[in-house]
Formats: sequence, C-alpha cells, structure tokens
Amino acid sequence: MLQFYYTPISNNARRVWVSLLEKQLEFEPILMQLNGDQFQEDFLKLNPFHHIPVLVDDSFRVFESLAILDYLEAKYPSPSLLPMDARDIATVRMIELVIVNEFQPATIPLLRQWMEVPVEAKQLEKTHQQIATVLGFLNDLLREDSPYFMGEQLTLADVVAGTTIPVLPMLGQSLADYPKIEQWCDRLQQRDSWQQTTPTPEEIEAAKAKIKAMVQKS
Ligand SMILES: N[C@@H](CCC(=O)N[C@@H](CS)C(=O)NCC(=O)O)C(=O)O
Repeated sequence: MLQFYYTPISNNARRVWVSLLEKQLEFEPILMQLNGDQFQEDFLKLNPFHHIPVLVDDSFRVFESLAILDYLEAKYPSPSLLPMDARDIATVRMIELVIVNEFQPATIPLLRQWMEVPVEAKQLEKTHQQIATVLGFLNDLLREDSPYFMGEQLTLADVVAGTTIPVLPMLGQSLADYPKIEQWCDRLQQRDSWQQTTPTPEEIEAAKAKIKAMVQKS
C-alpha cells in the first residue's frame, strides 16, 4: 500500500493528500511531527533533505510535492487531474509553478507578521504587491461560467493553488477584491477532499511554535 508521510498544516503535503483522495487511492498516512523526527536516520534515508511530503510505493520513494503529483498522475491516471490539450497542460503547470515559486516565498513576511515577528514596512509592501500580482493572474484565468481553471475538470492547478491561496484570509489578506477566486475557494471547500484535509484550529495552534521557528530562520 502507498505510504504518505505528512503533517496536517503543510500546504506542500496537503496538495498530495488531496490528490490521493481525489484519485480514491488507498494509502497509509504517516504523521510526522517535524520536531526532530525528520532528522531520524530512517527518514533521512527516504528524504536526505528532511522534508515532508514523501510518498513510498513498494520499493519506490519520491519526494518533492510536484514530483509526487506527477508520479500519481502517471501511475494512477484515473480519474485524471491533468487536461489533454497542450495549452491546457502548460497552463496547469504554469499555475503550479507560480504558486510554488512566486506565491509561497512571497507569503513568508505575512507568516512572520501572523507570528508577531517584526517585519519591515517596505518588505510588507513588496509582499502585498507580489501577492496582488499572483491573485490578479489567477483571477484572470478563472471564468465566471466554469467551476475550475480548466472548466468542468478539476486539475492539479486547482489542487496546488486551491490548497494554498485559501490560507490568505487567516494571514490577514482579504480576497474580497477577487470575487472569482473567493467563489472558487468556496467551491473547492465543498469537496470531501478539501474538507478532510483542512487543518483544524487545534492543529494550527499546535503548529504555530514550529512555524515561528521556521520563519525566524528564513
Ligand atoms: N519543495 C518541497 C518543500 C517541502 C517542505 O518544505 N516541507 C516542509 C514542511 S512544509 C518540511 O518538511 N520541513 C521540515 C524541515 O525542513 O526540516 C516540496 O514541495 O515538497
């Protein structure tokens, strides 16, 4: 059976978790505390960079969340989370990479602020600009008459962006200026896979100290 190493408050892990659920795969969830357990010898054999998520499928292990999503799609193609058309495939990939390379790094100052770690006003202004650029880009790609980025089909674009963007209101960034994004977030939240993987307030509270240590290092 597939083994999935994760922690509940990780967006990087949640996108894999949602995909496993959407594909209705059986898997064994292995909860990591990230309190030092990621440096244990056995775990370092799975991922020498000591990060979750990790997926183990028989004798094969894969880490890096986007690589895991590619593996799941290729090995377990039904239901598919990728479109067929060349432009659509490229758009899905572009959204995934914008989230990972542009959006996630831009939110670190917001995480610091949320943890009551001092952040310079200039840095916050830059953060808000970067986030506005990402939100504008996503908002333009969503259509009023389609539930998801690729129309009726839920794809990895929704999975990756839709497990990351909804944290913004918790970090003090309203989505009110982006009604299509707000509606899309609400729509995703109605899916079982989103409901099952939404961190509870208790899990968020318990994770705060770890997040604080992480943002202070970054
Ligand atoms: N690029 C990696 C990032 C993974 C990552 O940063 N995971 C964090 C949790 S969100 C982690 O395991 N941190 C523990 C550590 O670095 O020791 C991916 O997409 O899978």
